[in-house]
Formats: sequence, structure tokens, C-alpha cells
Amino acid sequence: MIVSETADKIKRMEIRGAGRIARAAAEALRDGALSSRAATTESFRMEMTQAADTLLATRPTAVSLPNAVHMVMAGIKKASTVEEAKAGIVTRADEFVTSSQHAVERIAAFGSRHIRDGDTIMTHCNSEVALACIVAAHREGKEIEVFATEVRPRNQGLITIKTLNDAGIKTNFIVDSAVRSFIHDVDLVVVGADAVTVNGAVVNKIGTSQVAHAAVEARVNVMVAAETYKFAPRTILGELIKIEERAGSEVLPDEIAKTLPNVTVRNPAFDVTPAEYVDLIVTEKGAIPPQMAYVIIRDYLGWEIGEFGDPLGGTGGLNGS
Ligand code: RI2
Repeated sequence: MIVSETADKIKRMEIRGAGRIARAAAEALRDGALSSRAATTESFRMEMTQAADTLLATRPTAVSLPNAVHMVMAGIKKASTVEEAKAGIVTRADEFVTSSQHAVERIAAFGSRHIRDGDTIMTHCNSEVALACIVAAHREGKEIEVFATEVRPRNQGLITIKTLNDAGIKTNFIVDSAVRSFIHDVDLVVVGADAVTVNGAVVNKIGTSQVAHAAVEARVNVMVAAETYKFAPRTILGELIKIEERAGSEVLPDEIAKTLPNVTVRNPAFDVTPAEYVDLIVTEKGAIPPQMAYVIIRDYLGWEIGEFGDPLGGTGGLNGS
């Protein structure tokens, strides 16, 4: 698929979910590199930088996207010929996709250990990796039940209940505003993440912080499933994660909105759950308390903060490479 096609699909959320976006971006860079007709290393580098820019401009919140782009673009760094540069991109992209898939499998294995036989779990939105933990627990023979939210306005809850249903897991589908009404029936909240900051705050689908707040109030544990490439190195510098605000028409049809001139529809796609509301973050390297997020950034994403200033040119900052 050509890069602009993938970028459009990510923007329209035809490809969605932080992990899937990252893998799709890596694959698009690989395909872009393979189909490039650039004659010189310099023109190839420029072409790829433009492609990376197009992908980075699609959605601002999920850090998995810039992390994946950085890791793949690092393949160009030492190349002195177009062939070497192409091979560098292809190798890095394939490595990213494979390691991302393995990460999901490992998190499922680690995360399911924290789900007990007889647990009732609440999940919000549609997280591939959170669901992998839940499905793994079920496959291990644990009897579990799930409360899944609707997730207005894009209704990702429908994808979640299909997965749970197909896995044969007893599931309750609730509107987002029913979370607090059911939280006392729940033993564990399991959600995914679009970004994890250095201080352990979790950026995830809008409403996650309300779910976590209700859980804390009801003394229910909150577990976040997140691959290491969802941790945000630049938050070390105090940079904030940009929260995407999507079109109001996702919430209220334009025909209705235009009859209400005094009403502005606000549609933030994500919110921030503070570290204090999170008990555990399960990564493919193991489970950590959120306060230890800096260790993941230090050990697996590298400390070479200076290089993060140039996301496409100085691509060597991630993965310590
Ligand atoms: P996985 C999604 O964002 C949700 O917020 C979900 O929790 C998160 O990405 C992580 O998803 P969106 O693309 O990578 O639906 O675990 O806006 O699949």
C-alpha cells in the first residue's frame, strides 16, 4: 500500500488502535522504500523523510506511531548507497512488525497471570493487547466475565464485544455512563494505552480516566497493557502528549449542529489517567508499577534525548541505536 493511502486510512480510523497504527506505518515505509525510484541516497532520504512526515501528521496522540517511524527511519542512517538505505528500511520495518506482534503475545502471557479464576473485568475501548490478556486468561481455563463499554462516539466497544463473544467469554455491554453503576461488580479494570509518560500517566481513549477514577473509588485494581514502544521518551523533557480532538460531526451530525448556533461540540479522542490511578503496567519486558515508567524509557527507548529533537534526520535515538 502506498504511504498516502495508509496515512488516509489512519486519519479516517479505518486503521486504528495504537499498535496497529504503528505496524501499518512501518509497513507503509517499507513499501514506500521498495517502490522508490530515487537515484541517489540524498533523494531517497528526502523521499522517505517526506513519507515519514505524512505518516506522523495523521494522528498526534499515539506515541507508538512516531516511535515506529523513528525505529524504521534509523535504517537509513549509515547507508551510503540507495540499495543499502532501502535494505535498512526494509529490515527495520520487518523487525518492528515482528517484535510488535511478539510483544502482544508476551503481554498476553504476563497480563493473564494477573487475572484470577472467577474475576469480573471491565475494559474500555478496543485494545488489541488488553483483549489479548483477557482472552489468554480465558484460554487458560479461568472463568471470567467482562463488562465492555460502548465507547462513544466511534463505538469501538462493538469491536471489543465481537472479539469477546467469538472467544466465548461471557460479556456485558454497557453505555459509557454506566461504568460507576457496575464498578462494584468488577474485580479488575484492564485497558490499553496510546501513550505512557515518564511519570507513569496513561493516555488512552477518552473516558479511561473516568473508568480508572471509579475503580479507585471502589478499590478495584487498574491494569494497563502497553508495549514498550507506547512509552514516550520526549516526556522526559517535559513535553506533553498532544490530545487529538476530532471533528464534532463524530458526536453530533452536522445537520443538527448547524441548527444550534450557540453550541460547540467538543470531541477529544483521549484523556490522561494519572499514575496514582494505575496499579500495574504490563509490558513485554515485564510488569511495572507506573512510577517506574522511566526505567522502560531508559532501558528500551534510549536516553539520547538530544537526538529526539530531529525526529526524522537524527533517527538514532530510539532503541539505543
Ligand atoms: P492497542 C486506541 O485508540 C484506544 O485508545 C486503545 O485503548 C489504544 O488505541 C491502544 O490500542 P483509537 O485508535 O494498540 O481507537 O492496544 O483512537 O490495540
